[in-house]
Amino acid sequence: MKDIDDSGITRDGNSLILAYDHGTEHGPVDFEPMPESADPRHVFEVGRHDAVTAIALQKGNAEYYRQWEHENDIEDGAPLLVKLNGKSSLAKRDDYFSPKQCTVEYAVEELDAEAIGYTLYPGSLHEDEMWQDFRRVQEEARRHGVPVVLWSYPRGKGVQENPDYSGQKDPDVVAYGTRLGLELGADMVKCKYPGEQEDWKQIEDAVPGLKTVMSGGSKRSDEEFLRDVYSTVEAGGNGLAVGRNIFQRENPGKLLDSLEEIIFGEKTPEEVV
Ligand code: FBP
Repeated sequence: MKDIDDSGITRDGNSLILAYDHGTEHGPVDFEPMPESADPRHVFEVGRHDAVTAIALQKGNAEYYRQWEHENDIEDGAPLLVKLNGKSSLAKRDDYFSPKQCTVEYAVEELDAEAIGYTLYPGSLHEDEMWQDFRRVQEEARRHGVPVVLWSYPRGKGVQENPDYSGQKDPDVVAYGTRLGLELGADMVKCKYPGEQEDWKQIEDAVPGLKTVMSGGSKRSDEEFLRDVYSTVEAGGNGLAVGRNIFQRENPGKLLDSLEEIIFGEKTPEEVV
C-alpha cells in the first residue's frame, strides 16, 4: 500500500487540491463570474502554479487534461486526481446519491491518475449503497497503489430529520462524516469548514493521524478565505481542496501565492497579505 506522503498529491505532508468538477455538480452557472473558467484549459493552466499539488477532475476533463498536456508538451501540470463519481443538480432524487462514472482501473491505467476521489453522502437514504460502492473503490485503489481522497459531505434526510443535529455544518455532523473516512479506509478526507477553528479541532480529535483538507466553499474575500484556511491548518488540517475561490477570481495566481505560504510555509494571513 502506497503511503499518501509518497504520492505526488502531498508536499511536506500537506495538499492544495484544485477541484474542477463543478460543471457536473453545479453546472455552467459556476463559471459565470469568470467566463474563461468554462474553458478547462484555462483552469489546467492555473493548476501549473507551484502551490497546486493535485487537480481533481471528472473523467471527461481528465481525458482532456492528458490530451492538453500531450499536445502542448506540458511537463509541469498538476498531478491528476480523478474523481470517480459525481452528479448533476438537474435530476430529481429522493435523496443524495452520487453515481460512479469511472473505475479505478480506468483512472490509473488509461488516465495515469496519481490519486482517486469519491464523494460519500453520510446521512442520505442512499448511504448504504454508497458504502458498498466505496468499499469496491477503496479495495481497487489499494490494489493499484493509489491514495483515496474521500469527499465526505454528510447531508440528506438522516441529517435534516435528526433533532440532535443543526444541519450539515454542525461540527458533530462534520466530525462524524470525517471519522467515517478513517473507518472506511480513506487516505485523506475533504470536509466542509464548520465555521470556527474550535470546530476544526473537534474534527481533528475525531480522526487522529488521518489527513484532512478543508473544502473551499462559495467565493468570499481574500481575507476571509485565507483566515479560514489558516484556522484549518493551525488546528491540524492538511490543507485545502478548492474550486470556486480560485477559478472565480480574476487573478488566481495571487491568492495561490498566499495559500502556498500558509499551507506549506507556516505563515499567517497577516504575513502573506
Ligand atoms: P468549492 O471549493 O468550489 O466549494 O469546491 C469543492 C467541491 O467539493 C467540489 O469538488 C464540488 O464540485 C463542490 O464542492 C460540491 O459542493 P456542494 O456539493 O456543497 O454543492
